[in-house]
Amino acid sequence: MSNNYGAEGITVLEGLEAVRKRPGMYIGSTSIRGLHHLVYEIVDNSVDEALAGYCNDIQVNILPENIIEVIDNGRGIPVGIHPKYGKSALEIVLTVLHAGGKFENDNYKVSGGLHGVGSSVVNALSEWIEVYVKREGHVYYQKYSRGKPLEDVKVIGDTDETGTRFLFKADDEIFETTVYEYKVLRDRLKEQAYLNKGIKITITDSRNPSEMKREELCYEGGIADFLKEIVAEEQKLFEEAIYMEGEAEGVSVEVTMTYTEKQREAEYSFVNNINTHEGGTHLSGFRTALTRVINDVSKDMGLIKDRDGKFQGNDVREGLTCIVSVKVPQPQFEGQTKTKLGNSEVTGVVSGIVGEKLKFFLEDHPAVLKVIVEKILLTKKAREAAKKARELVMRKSALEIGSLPGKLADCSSKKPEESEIFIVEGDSAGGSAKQGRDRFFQAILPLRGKILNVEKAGLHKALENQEIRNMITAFGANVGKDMDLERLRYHKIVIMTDADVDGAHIRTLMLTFFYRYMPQLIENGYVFIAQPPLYKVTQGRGIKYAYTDKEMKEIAKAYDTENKKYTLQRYKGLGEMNAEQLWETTMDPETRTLLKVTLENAIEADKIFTKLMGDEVEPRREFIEDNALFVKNLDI
Ligand code: 0RA
Repeated sequence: MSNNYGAEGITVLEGLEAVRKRPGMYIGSTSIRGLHHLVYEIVDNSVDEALAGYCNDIQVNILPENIIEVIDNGRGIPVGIHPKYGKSALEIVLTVLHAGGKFENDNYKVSGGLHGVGSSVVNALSEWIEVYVKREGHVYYQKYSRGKPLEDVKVIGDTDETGTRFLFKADDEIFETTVYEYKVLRDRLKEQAYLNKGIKITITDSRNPSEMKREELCYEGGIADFLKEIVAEEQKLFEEAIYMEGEAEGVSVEVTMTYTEKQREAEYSFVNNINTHEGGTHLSGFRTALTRVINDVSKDMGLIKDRDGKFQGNDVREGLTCIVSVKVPQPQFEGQTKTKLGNSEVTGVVSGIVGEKLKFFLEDHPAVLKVIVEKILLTKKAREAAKKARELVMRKSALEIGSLPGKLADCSSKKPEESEIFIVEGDSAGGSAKQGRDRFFQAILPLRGKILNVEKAGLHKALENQEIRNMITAFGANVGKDMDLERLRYHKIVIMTDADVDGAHIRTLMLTFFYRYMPQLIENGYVFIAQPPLYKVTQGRGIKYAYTDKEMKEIAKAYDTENKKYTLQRYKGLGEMNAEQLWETTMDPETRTLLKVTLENAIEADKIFTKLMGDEVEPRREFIEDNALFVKNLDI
């Protein structure tokens, strides 16, 4: 066929056009998250090259104008003419979807970001991209605009080095923002450096000359170093973390674990460097082995008697912090967000390796085993107590008419999607909110004073607290392991507290409670923070509200210029507003601003909560003064 090449060219273009038409399908979204994803796609390729053993140095530079540069010292992307396409392999890699390494040895690609589509997607979504390849004695170069090559691959110089360098500028026709956040990129690269021990990743940010940033990320201890960062020294039940590794059936396994005095378990799992938020077969394999080995070894060593019964998985995992990282040649990802490993053969591989190594370790370290077993026995007791308390709450609420707390002013709508509940600090503000609300879709639950600090108390204690029980019954979806989102009665849970330090404290206590025992609420984006105004400026009959000091100054300045007299009132609490004002400024969907609470990064949030709710006072005070740390702005 004479026009074979042309036809092929059209297919290729169609491929990248599809990416530009529906970017979300390839990088998740066109928000700042998707923007950062571009960088991950490119860096993942370099990390793969490092995993294959050909690269140990990766540099990621955020340049002025938000241009990204990624340099590695790997073999360089192949440049030879590809027999099937009649074009340079380099051009194919950059223009054909999924062209990753299909044409080379097929075990090349171990990882591949969440969407695993690589540099062609970045090319499609960049205003321009330049690629430099050093290989076979030469420097090769090609430039593209919005996915289309501007010219053929050409030689622009000689070199005796090898490697790949990308320079690209994200397309502002596609992305909501093209401004990168240093910390987000740094954290993700740090994770990659931890997961691939010995690889050096350097990140720099030279966008602002007065604030240049540079960090070298390299961890000889790999995930063991990662664990050290996650778990604070003083929380550990024993000194040395447990570390295990092994390989079978082409699957390599690395696990590290320790126990803390906490009640939660924190399990982090990765497959081919991808965070498997939803777990999967590797995590099941680990859990099975952990429960079995602890039961077996404790019994063999006489630490538990037959009459104690067997420890359950839940009991064994309380206080556990672990990282399970596996490398699987052909991973199958499942689940809602495609972050759950499905390969069934991995369960046996992981449980085999962990089973053997953990048994050896515990037999060699009887003192560690003893500490773990004591912890588990305590957990078991607490679990039994919590179960009783939970049953009591549920029985009680079943008895209460309609199961709803007396203080709740419910909305008339029964559709959770359109219903909102405001948790309001104090009975008097609660009263204004009840009068001011739109009763069709807005429910009000006043809370009296401070709720309990649950970080210190634990679930069964928390459930003795009336305010907490009111929240649980009002939400209708139960709590902890029994939580069922299907039964949630409101899809907006709005925390409304005073704009002062006490208010911030109450808000933090509430968020801690949600985070610990109803994390699904935050994960699903159901939790919000109301933004009441800080000032009222009255001029004649007119009233203006200011939500920040800056706004207040602007309003005041405008009146001063016009030589108008006005009075300024600083709101000390929600109670100072009448029902109408509260509606107008804080509750009316047409005019209000709500902040949505997100869990951007579970590790980060975990650290903040521990810091906040632990015994140290200073970090807590800092947080309260600057409590927007994990709260992302969202206008509704
Ligand atoms: C395909 C095959 C080979 C290397 C690469 C791709 C490669 C891709 C990227 C992307 C960023 N850095 C990279 N480094 C290498 C193997 C080529 C050979 O056998 O020499």
